[in-house]
Amino acid sequence: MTLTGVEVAKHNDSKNCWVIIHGRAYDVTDFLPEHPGGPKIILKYAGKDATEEFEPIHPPDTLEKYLDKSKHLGPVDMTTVITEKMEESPDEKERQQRIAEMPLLEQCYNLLDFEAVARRIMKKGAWGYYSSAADDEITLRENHAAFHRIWFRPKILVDVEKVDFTTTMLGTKVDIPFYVTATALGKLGHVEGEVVLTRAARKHNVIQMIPTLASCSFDEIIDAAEGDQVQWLQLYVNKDRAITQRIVEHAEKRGCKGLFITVDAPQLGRREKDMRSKFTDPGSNVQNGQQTDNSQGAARAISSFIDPRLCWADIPWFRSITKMPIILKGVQRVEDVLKAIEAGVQGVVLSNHGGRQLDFARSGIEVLAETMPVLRELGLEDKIEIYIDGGIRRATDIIKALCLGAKGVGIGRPFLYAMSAYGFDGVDRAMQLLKDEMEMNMRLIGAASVEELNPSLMDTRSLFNHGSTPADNLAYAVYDPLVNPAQRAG
Ligand code: FMN
Repeated sequence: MTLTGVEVAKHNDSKNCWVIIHGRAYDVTDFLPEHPGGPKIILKYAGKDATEEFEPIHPPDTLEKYLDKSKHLGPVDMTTVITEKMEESPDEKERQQRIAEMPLLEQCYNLLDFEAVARRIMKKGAWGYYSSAADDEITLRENHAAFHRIWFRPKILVDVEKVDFTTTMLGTKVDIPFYVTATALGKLGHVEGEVVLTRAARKHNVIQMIPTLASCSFDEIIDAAEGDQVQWLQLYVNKDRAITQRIVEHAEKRGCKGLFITVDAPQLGRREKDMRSKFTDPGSNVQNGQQTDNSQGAARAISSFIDPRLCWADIPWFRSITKMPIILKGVQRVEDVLKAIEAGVQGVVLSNHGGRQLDFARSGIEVLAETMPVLRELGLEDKIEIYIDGGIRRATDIIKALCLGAKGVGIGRPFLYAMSAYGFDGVDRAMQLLKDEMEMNMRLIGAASVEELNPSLMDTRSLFNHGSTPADNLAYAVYDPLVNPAQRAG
C-alpha cells in the first residue's frame, strides 16, 4: 500500500515518529534513543521527508542494517508530500547567487584557490564539517605554516630535462608521491560522494584511502575503481571487535592493499565550527537548557562506536586477522615510530588528523624531521614506510617531505574542496596542478628523480622553532582592549 504525505505527517513527535527517506516511510519511534546522532535531529524531520539530511551521513545500507524490517512502512506518494523548499530561505538564495558567480575552473591555479571557492559556495554545515579543526585551530594552521619554515638548498647544473616523480607506496607504483587520504562524509560536499575521488585517483594513478565513515558504502567505492586500481582502507576500530574483524576481512577480500588503523582518535576532538553550525537549526533549543546532543556536530554524531581502549597490545591481533600491510595513522612522536617498528607494522602516517584532534599537536613534517635522523642512527630507516599528512597544499610541500625521508604524503581537504566546488573536474584539475608544480619544482631544485631527493637539499634550521605560532584569532576576536582615556562609571 502506498502512503500519502498527509498520513506520514501525523506521526510527528517523539511518541510516534515516522520519517520519509528516498520515497519510503520508516517508523523510527523506538530507534530514537539509539540514534548515534541523538534523537533531536530525527525529530526535526518527524512526519517529513528527511532524505536530504540523511543522505550524506548514512551509507545506503544503513536502514537495512539497523532498522527492523517491521518498521519499514512502504512507499510514499511523493507528490502528496509538502516539502519546505530550501531555496526559499534567504541564506540559500544568497548561496545560489554565489554559485552562479563562481570562478571558472580554469581560474583556479593552486589548491588553496579551491578552498576559497568552496568556502563561498558550500552549505554551512558541510563547510563547517570539512574545514573545522580542534579548539583554537592552532594545529590546523601550524600544519600548513610548518612547511614555510623549511627552505631549499637547490643544486645547479643538473640535467633535469626528464624529470621522473613516479614512486612506490607499499609496493604499488604511483604517478606522483601523494595519496587521497581518508575523509569522512563525502556526500556533504558532492551528491555522488567518495566515488568522485575514486575516479580522479584512477585518472592520475594515485591511491585512494577509503574512510570507515564514508557516505558511499565501502562496496560502492570499491566497485567504482577500475582494473588494477589500488585502494587502502582506513579503519576506526569498533568497540565490538567482531564488527572490526568483519570489516577488515571484507576489505582484504575485495582487494584492499593496505590497512590504515587510525590511532589518534580515542575520542573525537572538539571542532567548534562544526558544532556551532548545528546551532543555527531552528529546531535546536540550547537556550532552554535542553540536552544538546545534535549540537555536537556531524563528527561526534557519527563516531560514538570508536574504541578508546585500543592499545599496542591489540596490534598482534590485527596482524593475525589480515595479510594486508598494517599502517598506524596518527603517530606523533619518534618514540612511537620505534614502537611501531617493534610491533612489526609496515608503516606509519605521521599525522595529527588535519588538526582535528589534539590542538597543539605538532605538524607531521616536524615529527618527520625528528624521526628520520633517529631511524638512520639506529639503521632502521628501511624497516618501515613513513608517510605524513596535514597542510600539504603545494608540490614544494611534497618535495620537502620526500627530502626529509617520507615515502609519500596524504592530502585531505583540498580534494574535498575541489570536489565540492567543481565535482570530478575540480579534483582532476587539483591533481594535475600538483603534477605540473611537481615537474617544475623538481627541475628547479635540481633533482631528476625521487631517489635524488635528500636532506641536503633543504635548510630545516627554523623548522623546530615555534616562535611564529599561528595567530590566536579566537582570543583576539573576544579581547576588549583598554579604552584610553578610561571610561568612568556614572
Ligand atoms: N582521518 C581518519 O583517519 N578518518 C576519518 O574518517 C577522517 N575524516 C576526515 C574528514 C575530514 C572532513 C577531514 C578534513 C579530515 C578527516 N580525516 C580523517 C583526517 C585525514 O585523513 C587527514 O589526516 C587530514 O585531512 C590531512 O590534513 P589536510 O586536510 O590538511 O590534508
